[in-house]
Amino acid sequence: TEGKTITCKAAVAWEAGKPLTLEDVEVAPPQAHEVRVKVTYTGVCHTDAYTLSGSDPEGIFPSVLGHEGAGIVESIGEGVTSVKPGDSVILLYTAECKECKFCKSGKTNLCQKVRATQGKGVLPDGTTRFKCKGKDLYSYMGCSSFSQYTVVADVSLVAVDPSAPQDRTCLLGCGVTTGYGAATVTANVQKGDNVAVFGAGCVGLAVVMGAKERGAAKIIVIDINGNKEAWAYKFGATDFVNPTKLPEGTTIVDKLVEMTDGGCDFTFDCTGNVTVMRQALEACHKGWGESIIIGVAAAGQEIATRPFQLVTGRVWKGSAFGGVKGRTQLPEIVKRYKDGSFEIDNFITHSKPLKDINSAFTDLHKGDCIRTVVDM
Ligand code: NAD
Ligand code: AHE
Ligand code: ZN
Ligand code: ZN
Repeated sequence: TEGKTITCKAAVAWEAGKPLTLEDVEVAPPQAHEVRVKVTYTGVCHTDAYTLSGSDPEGIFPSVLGHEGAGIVESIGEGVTSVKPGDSVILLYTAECKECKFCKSGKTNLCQKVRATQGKGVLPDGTTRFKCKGKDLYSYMGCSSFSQYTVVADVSLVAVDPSAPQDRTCLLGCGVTTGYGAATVTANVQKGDNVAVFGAGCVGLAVVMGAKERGAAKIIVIDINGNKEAWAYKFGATDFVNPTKLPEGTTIVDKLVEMTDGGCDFTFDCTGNVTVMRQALEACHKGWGESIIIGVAAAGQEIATRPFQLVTGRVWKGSAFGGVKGRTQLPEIVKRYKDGSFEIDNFITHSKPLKDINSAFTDLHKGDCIRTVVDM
């Protein structure tokens, strides 16, 4: 197959708000500094649903969505030295080139090498490798994992231990790493800290896992879906609050401030709801509490609070991919998964074949689903 166009199945997003359709797509060979990957498994993240819904200002159609993928390198383009055919890889929507100002700063994981073209749905040379019915399909978040084969920039993937199962490692491409990193890297939660996590999806539960590992005192999970309570405890929450069940006149902020003797050391938004983001900030302890925004809000949405909240020491922060540098740090996390000191399995509640991928989007809204893994 090397050097030739591959025809394979992909779930194509033709337009916003419509279900994906299974199509035969043509995937061109990788050009210089590109890698063609046989995608074996992909998770379905809330962000895929957000982009498909039409709420993403960077959403562009027709495209191949998916950004939580694992697979095997099929072939490499000229100049690729970091991976070789046969390598087991995880796709990275947060690239890591190790050379740009951002990568070298030591202050952020937000590599900018391919970010501008990635946001426009193309590879760094400005073109796409996908074609279907004579039309070009845009790529998504530099990954496009909802295709049996995909082409990505060589800075947008990492080779990991080939003995680690790809139906598990795919979740390190987004949800699990994002939440775990937000707690352990971005917030850097310490022993004894009180933590509140809004939204008990894959991301929120991975925050809980990170906070537990650090020895947090209280880990309070807040979700409007009561079915998430059992999940929260399973991952290490000490308390669960359903804000729709609070007594008349008690706000979620009042409740959290009361439970933590003045407010939380760290709070996390894992919902993407801007009202929740405000509550998360205001539930922080005066003088030092930090609130980390992870959730992605729809186009046009903005956050608000009284500046006095910040004047009095609360800090508003954000986190992308948990502050984790994919190429540098994921191999170690995969090792920890292998030796049993890092959880992934419990996040996977549903598995299905590619032809059933649309049902993964409806499952996302149910209380019994944390992550669906699609077998490509
Ligand atoms: P998910 O849909 O699996 O989970 C979201 C949870 O939030 C659900 O349990 C839902 O019941 C709960 N929720 C919704 N509204 C709520 C409210 N008003 N109050 C309390 N709980 C509420 O989603 P996910 O895949 O875990 O992703 C979570 C968010 O993080 C999404 O916005 C997603 O786009 C974003 N995300 C961001 C990054 C990043 O790097 N910053 C990475 C992955 C996902
Ligand atoms: N395209 C959106 C923003 C989407 C967004 O915030 N994406 C997160 C990752 S979500 C993964 O599930 C992120 O990492 N952002 C940093 C970046 O560089 O994209 C918009 O509003 O335009
Ligand atoms: Zn994601
Ligand atoms: Zn870089």
